[in-house]
Amino acid sequence: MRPHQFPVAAGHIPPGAIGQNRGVVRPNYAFMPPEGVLVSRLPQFERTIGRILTAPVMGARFAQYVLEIEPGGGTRQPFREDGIQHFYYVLSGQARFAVESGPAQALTLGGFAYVPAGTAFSLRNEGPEPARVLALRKRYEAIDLPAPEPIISHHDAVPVTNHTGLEGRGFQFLLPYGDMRFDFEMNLMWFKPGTCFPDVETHVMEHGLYMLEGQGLYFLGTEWHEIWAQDFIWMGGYCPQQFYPAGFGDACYLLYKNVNRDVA
Ligand code: UGY
Ligand code: MN
Repeated sequence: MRPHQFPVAAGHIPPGAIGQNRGVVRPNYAFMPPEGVLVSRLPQFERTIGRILTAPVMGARFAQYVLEIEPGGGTRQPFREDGIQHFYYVLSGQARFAVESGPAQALTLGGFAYVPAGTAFSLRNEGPEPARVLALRKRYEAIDLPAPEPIISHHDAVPVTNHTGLEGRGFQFLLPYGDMRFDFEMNLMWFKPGTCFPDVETHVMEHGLYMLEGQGLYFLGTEWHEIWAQDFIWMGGYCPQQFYPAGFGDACYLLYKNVNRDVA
């Protein structure tokens, strides 16, 4: 049993637990613990469950999912979408990823792939265990530069940097930082115990945040939320936000952020 799941046998439900979980959906943010996010089937995948964490119906201008892919499951056939970029990050198990007619590459925990708009790809689980893969889809905002190329890599290949001058912070920019062809970032944000944001941030960019490791308190709007691994947050533009790690070990989350484009 995961630590955040209440026992459900009769007589074991803690007071106040009925009719509540830690989830909150507000006009400008949503805090989504994994319990209560029901399963969806997606037409492009077989033997795969999608847990849709955020989508335009919530207010987000992108969509994010956890895919649970059975052995032998994945994309039915190479899949492409006009105008839509994809990003995948392996949370557990292994997946084979191929773009256009290129060779399939094995992705394990921390492996990731970026697929430009209109590009065919396949994602298959050919291992013996189920695979869990975080997925993101976003409409590409083209500018007067060529579109980016596909990327298949692993977070171990990405340097950990720290531009803040604050001890205990670490950043891994999984997509090329400052490359204006990209209209979003996917960043691993590392925090040592005792390190926190210097300020409450309030900015135009949106976020999709998936908690990978550790725990802490997340400030959203006007409230603090306890956050654990596997929790997800959607933050709309100008949602006040701050993180305060509260565990004994490092905390890390994977953060989507739309960048490099003007607003109108
Ligand atoms: O870069 C960011 O916007 C980041 N500091 N925000 C966040 O972690 N909520
Ligand atoms: Mn932010």
